[in-house]
Order: sequence, then C-alpha cells, then structure tokens
Amino acid sequence: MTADRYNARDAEPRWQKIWRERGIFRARNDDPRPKFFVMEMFPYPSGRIHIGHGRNYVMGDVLARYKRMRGFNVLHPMGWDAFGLPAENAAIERGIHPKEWTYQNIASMKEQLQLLGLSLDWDREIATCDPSYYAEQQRIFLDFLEAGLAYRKESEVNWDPVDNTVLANEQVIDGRGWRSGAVVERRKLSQWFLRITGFAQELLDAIDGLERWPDRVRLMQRNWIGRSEGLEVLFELSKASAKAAGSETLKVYTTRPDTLFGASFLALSADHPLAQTLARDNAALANFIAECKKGGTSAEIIETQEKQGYDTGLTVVHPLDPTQTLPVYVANFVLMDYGTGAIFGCPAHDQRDLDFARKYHLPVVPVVLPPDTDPGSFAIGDEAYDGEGTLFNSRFLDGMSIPDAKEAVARQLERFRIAEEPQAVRRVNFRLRDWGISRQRYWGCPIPVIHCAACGPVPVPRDQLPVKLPDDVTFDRPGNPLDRATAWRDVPCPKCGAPAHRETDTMDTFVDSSWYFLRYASDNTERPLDKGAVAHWLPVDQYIGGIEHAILHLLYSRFFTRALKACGRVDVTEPFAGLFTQGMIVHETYKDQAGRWLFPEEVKLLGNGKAVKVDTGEDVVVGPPEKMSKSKRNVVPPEVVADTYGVDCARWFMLSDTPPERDSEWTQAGIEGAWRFVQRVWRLVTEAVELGAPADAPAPAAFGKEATALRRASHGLAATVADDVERLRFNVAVAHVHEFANAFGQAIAAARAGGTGDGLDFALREAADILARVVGPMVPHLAEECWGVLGHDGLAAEAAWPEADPALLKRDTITLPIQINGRKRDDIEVPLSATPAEVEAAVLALESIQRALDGRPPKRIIVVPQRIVNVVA
Ligand code: ANZ
Ligand code: ZN
Repeated sequence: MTADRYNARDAEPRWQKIWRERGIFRARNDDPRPKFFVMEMFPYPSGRIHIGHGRNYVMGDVLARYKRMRGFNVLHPMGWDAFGLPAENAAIERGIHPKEWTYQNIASMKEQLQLLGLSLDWDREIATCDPSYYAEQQRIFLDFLEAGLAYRKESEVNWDPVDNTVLANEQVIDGRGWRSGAVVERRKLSQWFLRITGFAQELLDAIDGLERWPDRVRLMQRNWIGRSEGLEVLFELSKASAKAAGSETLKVYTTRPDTLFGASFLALSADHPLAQTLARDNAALANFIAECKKGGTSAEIIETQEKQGYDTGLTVVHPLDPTQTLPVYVANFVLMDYGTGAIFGCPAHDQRDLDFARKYHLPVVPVVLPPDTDPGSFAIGDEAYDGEGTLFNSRFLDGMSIPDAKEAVARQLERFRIAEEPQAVRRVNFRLRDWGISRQRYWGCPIPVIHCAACGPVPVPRDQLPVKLPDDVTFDRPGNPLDRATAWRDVPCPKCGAPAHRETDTMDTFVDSSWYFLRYASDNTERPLDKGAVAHWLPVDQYIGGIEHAILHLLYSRFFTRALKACGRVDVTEPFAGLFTQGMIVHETYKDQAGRWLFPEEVKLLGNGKAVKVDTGEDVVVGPPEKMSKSKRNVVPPEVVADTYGVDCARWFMLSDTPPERDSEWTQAGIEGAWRFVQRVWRLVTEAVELGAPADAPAPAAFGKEATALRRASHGLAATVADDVERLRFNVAVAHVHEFANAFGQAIAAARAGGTGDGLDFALREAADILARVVGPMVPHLAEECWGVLGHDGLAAEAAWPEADPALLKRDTITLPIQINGRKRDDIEVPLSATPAEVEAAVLALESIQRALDGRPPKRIIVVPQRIVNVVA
C-alpha cells in the first residue's frame, strides 16, 4: 500500500501561518533558559532575492531550529542593510525616491524570505534607514566624538571635475567618472574619521582567540591590520642639497634594513612636505605632483598604475658608506599616510623599486643570495627576489641571514647620531588606517554636526536627535542633494545662535552594519542599544555570511564593539564567537542565438549539454555553472521552487551533497532528487504509523533482532545528526538521514513480510518519531505534517530533540571492509571482542570471499584490528 503523496503546496503556507500566529520564534530577553544567538549577514534590499541568496539563511535556520529543540532560548533575527548607493542610482535613473525604492524592495524581499519558512523573530526586524535605527547611531557618533574616537581631518576623495562631485570608489571605472567619463582627480576634503588604529594591536592580538572562525578569514584580518616591524632611518642630505631643501635630513621607513647596501635611490610621496616645498619654485615638479593626483584614490588604482618618478636633483649620503650618494625622487607609488611617506628603493629585492629602476636606469645591485645559488652568476632580470637567502655585496653583513642582517644594521645605525638624533629608531607600523566615514551622498545616516563659522563643528544637542534626512530632495543634478536642501541644511548654531549649516555628508554604510547585531539584542525600541540585553545575548554564537565580508565588515564590527565598550555603552569585546562563510550557489547560464541571456525557466534541457528555448524551439547555448546573478539571468526565484516542489525541497537540496563552505550547483536533477526524498520520508512515516504501535504504547521489556537493529539505527541517527549540525556539516547530516531511510525502509519491508512482533511495532513507531524530529530543522514543513500524522498535539518545531539511549549507541560489533589483493570485495560484521584468528575464520567462511578465491587458499590474511582485513591471494 502506498500512502498519499505529501502535498507541499498545501502544507507549507498552512504551517507558516500557524508558526506566525503562535509566535513561536519570538525570542524573549527574560527567558531563563541558556541563550543561543545565531544570525546571518543581513541583506541589502536590492530588489528580489533568488535561491542563491537563500543558502546562508537556510543554514542559519537549521541551526536555530536545532538549538531550539535542544532547549535553548534562540535569537534568530533579520534586518535590512538599507542605506546605500543603488537606491540613489534608482532615483537618478528612474525618478523614484530612494526611500520608496528601498521600502518597496524590503516588502517584496521579506515576503520571499518568509516563503523559505525561516524561523525568524520578525518582531526584531530592523532597517538601517529607519530614523529609529539611525537615531541611536547618531548618539553613538556623539559618544565617539566625546571620547576622541571620532575626529575630523583632511583626506583625499575621488573628484569628478566635470560633474563637480565626489565619487565613491565603485563609481570610478578605469580611472574615470561613471557618468561623465572624465578622468577622476584626487582632492582634499575635510572628513570624519573613526580611530580604529587606536585598537590595531588589540584587534590583531584577539584574532588568536577567535577559534571558531575560519583560518582564512583570520589570516585576511591579520594581513589587513598589517603589523610590521621596521626601522626609521635618517638619511643626511648632501651639502648642496640640504641648502636647496632647507633641511638636513630625510627620514624613511623600511622593513628591510638588511638590503641597505642594495639601495639605489630615495623616493618621496607627492604629498611629502619636502616635495611640496620644492614644487613651490619648480613648475615641472608641481606638474608632476598634479599628475600623480589623477586617477582616483582606491588602493587598486594606486597599486596597478605605472610607476612614475621625478628626479628632484637632490642627493643623500648612504648611511653606511659616506662615499656613496643616492638620488632623491618624488614617486607616485609612495603613500604619504604610511611610514614616513619616504622610502629607500632597493630594486633587486622589491618589485616596485625594480620597475622604477628599470624605467629610470638606476643601478640594480642584488644583496641577498638565494640558497644554493652561485654569487658569480646570480642576476636580477624582470623579477625582484624577495625570498630567503644570505647577504652578499654587503660588506660587514656578508654571509649573514636576513634576520641577522636586519639586527646588525639596526644596532649599527642606532649608535650613529645626526645632531642629537639616533640615525635609526625601531618602529612598529600598521597598514590599518583610520576609518574615513564621510560620504558625500544623500541616502545614508546624517552626521549629527552643525558647522558654525565662529564655533567650528558643533555636535547637534542630544535632545534634537535624530537629525532626520529630509524627504524633499531632488536628484536631477550631480552632487549631493543635501548640499542643495537649504531648508534642511541652514540652521542656527546650537552654541552661539549665528547662522550655520548642517554637515551634509552622511555616514559610510559600513557604520550601519557595525552594530546591528547589538541592536537585535534589545526588544525595546525605546532603548535600541541596551547594555543589559547586549550582555545577555552577545557574543553572537554563530554568524554566517559571505567571504566577501571577511575583512571590512567584520573588522569594523570588532572595532565598533570595542569602541562602544570604551565609551561604557556595552560590556562585550568580541562580537562574533563563531563565524562561518558559506559557499555560493552556482547555475548554468543560457543564451539564445542572438546572445541574449535566458532565464532557466525559458529553457528546456535535452540532456548531454543540449537545450532549446521553450517557446521557439531554437537551440540554446549552455554555459558553465556560474554564481547566480541577475545580470546573467541564471537565477531561480524561490516562488518558482515553492510552487513546483515546495521550499522544503529547496532547503534539502541546498544542504545536500556539497560541504557548506563550498560552492554548490543548482540543477533540475538535484531538486527532483530532493523532491523524491521528501516524498520518501513522508511514505516511511505514514507506513510506520500504519504498521507501528500506537502513540502511547509502552516500550516492551525485550526487543528482537530486527527491532533492535532499527532502534540502533534511529537512536544513532539522533546522535550523529546532532553532532553534524553542531559542526555545521549539513551535507553529512543529509547523508546520514539517507542512510537511515534505507534501514528504515528495510525494517518496514521486514515487518510487512514477517509481522511486527518482538517489539518491531514499537521500534517502527519510535523510528518515525525520531525521523520526523531529526529532519525538522532541515525540512520543517514536512516535519510538522509528519508530527501531525504521528498523533502529536504540539508542533514539531517546539518538540525536544530526540534523546539517544546510550545503551543503543554502544556498539558490540564492528563492520570491517575486506580487501583481496588491494580491492575491496565485501564487508563483515564481527563482535568487537573477536580475536584476529576468529575474524580470519569468519572471513574465510564468507561465500563471497570463497567465490573470489576460486577455491584456492589465500597466501596470507592480515587482520588490522578494528580497521580492515587484507587477503593476499
Ligand atoms: C626598503 C626595502 C627593500 C623595502 C626591499 C622592501 C623591500 P610593509 O611590510 O607593508 O610595512 N614603504 C615604506 N613606506 C612606504 C610608503 N609610504 N609608501 C609605499 N611604500 C612604502 O612595507 C614596508 C616596505 O614598504 C618598506 O620597506 C618600504 O620599502 C615600503 F627589498 O624599504 B622597504
Ligand atoms: Zn557658533
């Protein structure tokens, strides 16, 4: 007999409604049970979601549901990273107000997320563009300002000289403005900064304690902070040069003092005070400096641009060889805000220096000899050598290792003095810069400051917060609409009452996402950042998101939490105890004959890589799987899956097959496989209901062989899937459920053939009860439906995780693989206590082995206890 099919389209909305009505995913701050805080990185409301966006939410949801079943008070919230440039672009391109665009997107994306059956506490939903959210952010900004953690300084921005506007890095394309096409320049502007560098060492040190973070992310954070130990070295200007420069010395920062005998030039940043001084009466240099400012401020641009320099004509004396002088250049690859803004170049051992030296015909003298290399023949070609080696061409350093030579140079120069100063000082530097948060944009959190000609920047009084964004703005001209919103902008100075104007820059949207996890802790909109609530919920036990946020978002959040602690606002230091970065969902791409991208639903697959267009029958070009993206149309909307297979299938498929940290390919065959599995679980459970004992039947005193085997399997399932989920090994959990389904199916077949005596009826019923709960976190709607037919009143989502009986987990037999001449032939189950001789006898008694040996006795049998049996024939 086959039970009716499971009808996901009917069941899924029904259960979602019940969950919602009963509010079972609402987290309470006064709940005495142990807490568990799981969250996924909140989405940017860009429009509609596709199934590729769903994977991390589903993973977080499995964990949230599992932990609830384990008796935890679970917080699983959701929100919207709602400020940002795309909303403004929509306003420019389509005339829709950013606010309207954003809230429309939030509404439709929320509906889509709800479709996935996620166990979210929607009562704590936040949108960062909501004044109730950013009001607190403005208070935080003022706290930072008072604590000296926020400050103002001049800094460079990308300036579009045609549109007369500041551009974000992503608006600079190949060095040109995205709209005007004009070559972008760097301009100085007074901007707000957050003092993240004050925490550089602490942020670095604490990485060691982030044990539940991926190593790769920890490494990326370390590199980003970029601590380096080096030396500041004073170079003395030659006599004539000193006169021309009006100073005696130049200070450079180096991490490779060992290479000093390979130095062939000095280079200054275009912003170096000496370069600026010289440019005053040197038009060619002034020109060169202006040229250096073209091309935008992004690190990528600065790093990849062609190395260029200007020979100032000045020379310095080599610190370790007074007979040698080096030319001083101004160069476009030296940054003013790192080290001292000046370097010595050693072309043989630094690629940038080498490119530069080749261009300006400067000497290239190798001073580090790679291991096992002949000093006579070693030469530098197009590639600098930055590896290990032994010093040579370096006088008193010859023969030393790099670390020894570094130390020797440091010691030597520390002893030398120029005027009163030692010629070298050891210095620790960080690559990490203070965080510039000013953005010349409308759709962001207003910076709560008023500029007064007499008083300077004055904080907006706290009782006047929030500074709300004005709605009445226009996007018809380039530039920041807030600059033109005079009714909003022009206000009296809070201090002296004179006419003043509001800060029109808004905050970087990374500020919004640097504390939203703290906001979630509060269930009280009056107190959005609640110390007690934060102490209760934080740290986040499991954070899940994309690797693209491995650096900035996580580092800023770690900084913010510390800065808030320094201001006395929270008591927590490290926000995310566990971090998981999920892989992406990829999908084949399809193009018609005209080269237009097609949606998967427009395509009919014919197998063996061929496909046609559904409506016209024309051939379709099938491309390899790529990250799902709107632009290539290789996306699957959740609605389509929900309508055809049900979202449980989508959830099951997303968790199957591929380890969660790896990319996973969405295929028709895969989703159909998930559908068959969902039906199978349903059949197993309904058949077990039919054959098994009633819900309230007591356990019999003894169980037969079949019943015991099934009970071992079902209790084993509860234990192993628990372990898999705790470790986020969802694909392994899925595999274990599949394995169990086979055992369960066999037991049902046995019951049909031989009856349900010896406790098999009880075991069947128990197995179904366990299965329904174990799959619950993964396919929650199906689980509810199963739980219902099993006769339970409550919800599967609220049921306790099945407690495995330890006696049933203890194994007294073990299964060993048997190999003949290295090839696996069979398995054998033997008592754990069996001696090698007993195992050997049992193996030889197997029919399959006798057949394989063809009647000949084996040469040798090697029993590796508890592992394997090797037969040498
Ligand atoms: C000489 C040298 C020889 C260097 C060599 C490297 C290799 P990290 O490790 O990131 O701290 N440098 C110093 N200040 C700079 C600036 N403002 N702009 C651009 N480059 C700068 O990098 C330190 C190295 O980067 C320093 O060591 C310096 O070049 C360069 F074979 O000094 B080195
Ligand atoms: Zn004033």
